[in-house]
Amino acid sequence: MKTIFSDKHALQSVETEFYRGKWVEAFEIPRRAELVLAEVTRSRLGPVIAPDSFDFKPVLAVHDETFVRFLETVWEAWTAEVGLVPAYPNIWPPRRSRMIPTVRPGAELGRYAVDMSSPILAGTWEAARAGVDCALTGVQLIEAGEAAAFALCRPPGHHAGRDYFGGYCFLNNAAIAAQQFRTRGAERVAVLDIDYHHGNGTQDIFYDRGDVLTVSIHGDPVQEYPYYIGFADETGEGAGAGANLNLPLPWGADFTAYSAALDEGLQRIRAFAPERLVVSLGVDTYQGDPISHFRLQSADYPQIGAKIAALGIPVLFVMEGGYAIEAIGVNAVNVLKGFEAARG
Ligand code: Q9C
Ligand code: ZN
Repeated sequence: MKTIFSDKHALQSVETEFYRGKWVEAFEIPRRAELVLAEVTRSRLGPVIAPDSFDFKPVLAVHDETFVRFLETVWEAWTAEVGLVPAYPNIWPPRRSRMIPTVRPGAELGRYAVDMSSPILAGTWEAARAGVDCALTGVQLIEAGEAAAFALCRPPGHHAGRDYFGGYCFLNNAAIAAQQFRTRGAERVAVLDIDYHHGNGTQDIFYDRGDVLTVSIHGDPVQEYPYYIGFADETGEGAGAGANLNLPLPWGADFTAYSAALDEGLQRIRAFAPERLVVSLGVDTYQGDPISHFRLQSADYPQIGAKIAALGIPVLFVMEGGYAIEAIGVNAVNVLKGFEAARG
């Protein structure tokens, strides 16, 4: 399968992040994407191509326009007021606040950010847009007849909602791709999120829609980021009632538990009979992940790919998390190789 990759991902780069009360070496770093790319090449997965450029329309089909304009412009406003330092929020609106626009970039950061993990830098907008272009190029390849494609997106996207960013995510690459499949004519689309963290942004974006099924397997939010969403009783609302499935697993879950959840998720996807599938491909489920608590081994990942392949529908894989630098390439490519081996 083809991999879509843009060098511009490296424009989102920080040395440190605030974690457990300290500034520590950042987990979400450019090297992650470079190592996945190196393994794609080493393992001869297939050609690596640069993305095409797309206009704002597919982004605005998923995200609020005011939020998108904020992402595009806040760096300039922030540096004009504060100087050339990363833009971090240090205030958040309390419940029942007045959501009135302000003239201060710091206040706008707090309005749209859900945590401190995703600073806005000079190149954040360009990096995030390039990630979206990778995902949309993947959609285009599949609409041109490819059975599968790998959008090697960075920064990741699944924690970004209609009008918020966080969890290292700015624009929701997977949700934008899923919506683009709808725009291009698919009647039903499914998103399967296998990142360790709940795909809260994706769930939220499609929560009241019956045309996009969202399924996420993740660390139980009682224990794990994003904490306040991702529980099993969130099943969708309105037209989307029954079109969201959360499969939370406790810390320590191994492949036996994981694969049972995956089978259940895939069964639901089969019953929904989508024409296209987007996989939010995080490999922070790995036993050696520094911020996560599942116990998958590198040898488990091909089986995930094989199970997804058995659906027999076109699949766009979109890179999300995975922070065990020594294994991220092998683990991500193992899913894709397992998929290809099973598809034949
Ligand atoms: N207790 C993705 O994998 N902070 N995002 C974690 C852990 C943010 C992860 C703190 C984690 C976001 C795409
Ligand atoms: Zn994750």
